[in-house]
Amino acid sequence: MRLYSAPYAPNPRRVTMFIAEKGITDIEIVSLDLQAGEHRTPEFKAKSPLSQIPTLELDDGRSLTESRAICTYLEAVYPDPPLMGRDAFERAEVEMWDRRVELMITMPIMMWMRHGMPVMARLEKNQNAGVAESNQATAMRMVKWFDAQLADCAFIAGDRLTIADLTALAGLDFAKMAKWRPDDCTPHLKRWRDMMAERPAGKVAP
Ligand SMILES: N[C@@H](CCC(=O)N[C@@H](CS)C(=O)NCC(=O)O)C(=O)O
Repeated sequence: MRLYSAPYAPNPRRVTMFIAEKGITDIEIVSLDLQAGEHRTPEFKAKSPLSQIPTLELDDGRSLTESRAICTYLEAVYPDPPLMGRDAFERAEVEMWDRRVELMITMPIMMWMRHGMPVMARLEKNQNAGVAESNQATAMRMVKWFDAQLADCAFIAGDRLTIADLTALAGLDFAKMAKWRPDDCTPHLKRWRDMMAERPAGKVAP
């Protein structure tokens, strides 16, 4: 299998961190240059109709896009260690936390960066400072909410690492572009971030 990725892109990193935590070694990682438009060629569009990464290409030629869907596929093919829950309740609970993280932190941070950082102008043609500002405010408000959640548990969805932690890490690390990172104002999140840095996921290049 082959995963199309790119440096500093949070959605592919969600998947490469998932691969790292699973200890999967037989997926080839192909890095595209988004600034040069390598994801917009007709050849790549045939694999990823929206010209987006990550894209997973299977050995039989079929492709999957959407980071969450790719992780679901990898969870089925490489079940150990489970990163999406071990039974019906856990699977739903992990999905609940993962959706909260994605919708309330990771997406707002991505919109903040895409609309607020000059370097992103080539990908976000209609940059809008107001969109950046309101998404920054949402992300910062939710970061405090997640900080409080982490006061009583080691990981976002409880006592073990799940995809929700990887989704959060991908989003939060992307905010480094705006020089933001968890600090003493969010001590539980900072503790979680320091702990994640020591894990296989934390060692995956941004
Ligand atoms: N919902 C998709 C989002 C994918 C996405 O937005 N990927 C970005 C990189 S992080 C991309 O391909 N951007 C290309 C562009 O904006 O032209 C997922 O979760 O995979």
